[in-house]
Amino acid sequence: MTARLAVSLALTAVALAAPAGAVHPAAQTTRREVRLAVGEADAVGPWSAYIDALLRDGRLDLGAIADDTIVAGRSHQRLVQRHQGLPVFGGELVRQLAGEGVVSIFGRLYDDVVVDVSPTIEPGAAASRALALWDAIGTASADEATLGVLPTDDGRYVLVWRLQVRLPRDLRLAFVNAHSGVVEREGSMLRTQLPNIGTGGGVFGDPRKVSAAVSSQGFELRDQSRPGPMATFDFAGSPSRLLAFLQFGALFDSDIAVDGDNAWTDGVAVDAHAYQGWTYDYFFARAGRRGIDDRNGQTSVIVHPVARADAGSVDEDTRGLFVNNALYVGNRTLMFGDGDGVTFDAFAGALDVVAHEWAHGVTEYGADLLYRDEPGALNESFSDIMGASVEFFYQTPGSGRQRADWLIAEDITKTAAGYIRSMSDPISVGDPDHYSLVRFIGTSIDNGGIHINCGVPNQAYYLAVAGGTNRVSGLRVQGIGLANRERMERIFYRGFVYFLGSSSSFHDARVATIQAAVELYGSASAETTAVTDAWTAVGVL
Ligand SMILES: [Ca+2]
Ligand SMILES: [Ca+2]
Ligand SMILES: [Zn+2]
Repeated sequence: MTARLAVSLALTAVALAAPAGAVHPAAQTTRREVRLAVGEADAVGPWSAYIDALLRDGRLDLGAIADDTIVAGRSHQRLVQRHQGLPVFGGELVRQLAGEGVVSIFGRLYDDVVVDVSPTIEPGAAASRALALWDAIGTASADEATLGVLPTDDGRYVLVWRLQVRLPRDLRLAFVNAHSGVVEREGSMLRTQLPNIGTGGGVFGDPRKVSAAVSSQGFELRDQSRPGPMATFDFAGSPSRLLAFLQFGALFDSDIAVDGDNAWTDGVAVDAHAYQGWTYDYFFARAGRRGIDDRNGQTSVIVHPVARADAGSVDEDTRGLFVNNALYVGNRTLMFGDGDGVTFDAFAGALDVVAHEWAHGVTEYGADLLYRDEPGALNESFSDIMGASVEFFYQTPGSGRQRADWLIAEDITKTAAGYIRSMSDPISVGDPDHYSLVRFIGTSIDNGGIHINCGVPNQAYYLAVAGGTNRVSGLRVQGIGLANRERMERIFYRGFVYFLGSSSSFHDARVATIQAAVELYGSASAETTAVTDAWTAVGVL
């Protein structure tokens, strides 16, 4: 066990159920959530014993274990909550270990689950109920349905079938009540650069070094120069290829981008391919991470899902998702729209955009932050933070194309603002720069404002690095300075990748990043002060 950590910090257990010997009444009218964010040595001990007891009696199950690639000798266990053997969706803890000792515990448990675990609706019927939401235009496989317990937004526990619905232009995740057939929750599995609002050389002809492989057709965009293989697939705007991919997850070697003489003329494919390699290298250099999954699994990038020439004739949803957008579609697969040429250029032409989508993959293999409300805004913010960080890693700070900055997607945005989000000044495009201004939480608008409310953690990150005064609170933050940004990148990476869980809140992100700062640089460090003051300045306490 290492030295005491973070004694003076606000590392507290929320909803303080007594950890030792906690026995709860069989039924309660209000759900009890135990939210844990403990990094202080005194608090860890009793909670750790409690968690060990839950592991022994099967209420917690050992999930993924990640070896720490930043601090030697540490590991991070994800513990999944179970109720009578079934997963409790959203119930999970992350326990940081130093050898045998527990350093920190983050996450959420549901303490009073009461639910009848015998389904009265079969998975096939559940799939039909989910498909009915979309007039049965998609497919849903009953074989892939998982039975589990869903804590609902209105405080109930319900037995649900969790299943994927494949639509012609989307992938949805649905939770169908296994007793009533009601769809209790559903949402898109696609992670995007922008909300899908239906509007809207390399790409700019600059030289790029391309890692290609020899193929029967000449050369193909298959990168074999890094430990983690990467390939770039060209759908050439073919609706049938996009449909086959969305309906069946099919990617064929015959779709890998090819060029007869290795003098590549498709700037979109070239940028997508080059920038994913740069992003791989960034994450390895900064955090020792080996690819999106940290196991060097193959990354696949898809370009030209819809041809720009078709931007005017496809329906609004298709244009908003597959032309004027960039996506992370799961399974280490990224997709970049061509842009309609009017509101956006090709999305693969912006390094921060490519890194943003890549970082959604990093999140999927770690915290897997729910893509709605506060966890969704954190998911978006982590991608923006990493997108900006990759720019600063490779480019000279400044304004204009291929310069590092605090804007998002500025190299390919052709609308008035010239960027889609700003970390230094979120309100300049209408995004909140203070917690008091978050909006659309709990609504269907942009999944609860995820591409909007990310302005708050984005501003916190910016203040922690660059320093400055928050517009709303008037609080000044002494940033650590751009020259030291590597330290804040590692703090946010550590906090978001290792400590957060699927339902983490802004408050949890504050505690997690402070914990990371203390571990890496000490409780009295300028970094810990900066990250603490930055969250306070944006109103996240
Ligand atoms: Ca830039
Ligand atoms: Ca940028
Ligand atoms: Zn995104």
